[in-house]
Amino acid sequence: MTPDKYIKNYINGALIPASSGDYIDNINPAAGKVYSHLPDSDAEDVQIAVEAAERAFPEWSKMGAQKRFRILNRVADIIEQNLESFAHAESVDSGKPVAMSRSVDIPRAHDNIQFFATAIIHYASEAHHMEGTAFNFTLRQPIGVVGCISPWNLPLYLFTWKIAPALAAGNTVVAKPSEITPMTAYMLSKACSEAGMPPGVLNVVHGLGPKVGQAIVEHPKVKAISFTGGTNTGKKIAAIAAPMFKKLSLELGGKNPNIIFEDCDFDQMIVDTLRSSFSNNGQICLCGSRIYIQRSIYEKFKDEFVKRTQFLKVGDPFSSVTDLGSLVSKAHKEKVMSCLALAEVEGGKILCGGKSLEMKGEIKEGYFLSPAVIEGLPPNCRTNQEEIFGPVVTITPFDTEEEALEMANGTNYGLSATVWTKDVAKANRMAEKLQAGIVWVNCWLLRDLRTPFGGMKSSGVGREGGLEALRFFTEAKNVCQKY
Ligand code: TXE
Repeated sequence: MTPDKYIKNYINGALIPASSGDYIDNINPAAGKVYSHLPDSDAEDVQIAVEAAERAFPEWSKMGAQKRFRILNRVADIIEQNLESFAHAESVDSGKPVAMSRSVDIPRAHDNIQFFATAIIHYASEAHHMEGTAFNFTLRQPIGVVGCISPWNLPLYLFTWKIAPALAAGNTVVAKPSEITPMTAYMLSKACSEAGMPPGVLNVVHGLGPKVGQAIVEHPKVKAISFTGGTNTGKKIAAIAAPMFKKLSLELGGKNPNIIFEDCDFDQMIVDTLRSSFSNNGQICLCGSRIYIQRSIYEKFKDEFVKRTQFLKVGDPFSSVTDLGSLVSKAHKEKVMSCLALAEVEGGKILCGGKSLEMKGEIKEGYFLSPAVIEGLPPNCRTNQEEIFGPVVTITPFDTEEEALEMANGTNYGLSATVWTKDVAKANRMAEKLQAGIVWVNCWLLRDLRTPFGGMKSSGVGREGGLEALRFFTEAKNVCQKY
């Protein structure tokens, strides 16, 4: 399975260009150069894709879970067999270290498809007996044509996280990957053809958000939208979809707190905090960007954390010694740098990093930045309130559990939170009160695909994961039958 120079849409089982015939440049961010092109699709392409999905729906939804399982499982197998080429393509497209694509992104894309393929053959609905009178049984039926829109930070990982449950549940899909990282979704299209997926079941339309994404959201025949991306985009999508009474699942931004108590396992905490701060250059919605440390260990933490941050190797995504690759785009690097400038204006002290890095050779023009640690900022400043989505964290001391909780909960976001302590009762008290959809205690990004995934407040609406996703992608219909 090889990436091509000209990416195509996947509509009605065929790989075709946009109806306009136009293309958008696709950039390798580590090289800072155009390396391929993606279709510049528009509402016309979305229309053709929706029509194909509508035609495919009756057969796909009625073929039975076993058959859908077999086809989806074959897609998962093809990803596994082509792990290296998918991982390579993901890293060229996004700038992330190939070691990460190989061990995280692509295996997880495989697992997403396998998980939901398997889940659907075990999925059962409820029955409620009214003794002596009637019984109720609840049908869980696929919705029809659904839309899946995904971002650039974990390209194939998040794309499959949406389309796998949608397809397993018997829906047909019109999907749009991010225009910044389209390559592995294109390769997935080929895998679907190879696996024998009937034409029109999955349609992948490439292009810009306001053109293609919006046309999917606006289309009256698309009954549900599953979206992951920025909070402002989520607002726009909700404004269009809500008056049309579409089902909506929105996974949006985060500003996740990482609360470190003095009684934690310091060695384990420091390793995982480095990971939760800078994995994928901080471009994961679950990264902990506000680190709160109990005052008695603040200086010890600061010294060790800054030392280890400075030790991280930023560079070529294809070098085995690289910890952090390039940021995903020039525009995103500029956004992160403007956040760093703002942090200084707000009185923050940059303890390390935050510098644009000059590389040599093939990656001379790439978008590299050294990871930054900032201290001295109040909890309510913009740096501590707004999502940066880059290799930037703030560190702040606290004295009491109550103070830590107040700062942790003091943003509009509520995606995830991490707590480090050996005191189980304290961990439970914190977990109960933290305003976040996901709380990790003494770990980070440990994921069980059966668990609910999503955020509170401005971090989103609805939950993905396990049965939550299958519920989202089905309509519940209760049938009440009298004796
Ligand atoms: O995301 P967008 P962007 C955050 C992060 C980042 C910011 C902006 O803070 O800096 O969002 O990133 C499609 N109708 N996250 O601008 O635009 C778009 O084409 C329909 C958090 O890259 O939200 C892409 O496929 N769709 C995050 C997808 O939406 C539209 C991951 C996401 O892009 C659209 C990424 C529209 N009007 C960024 N406009 C996370 N939570 O994981 C754009 N899109």
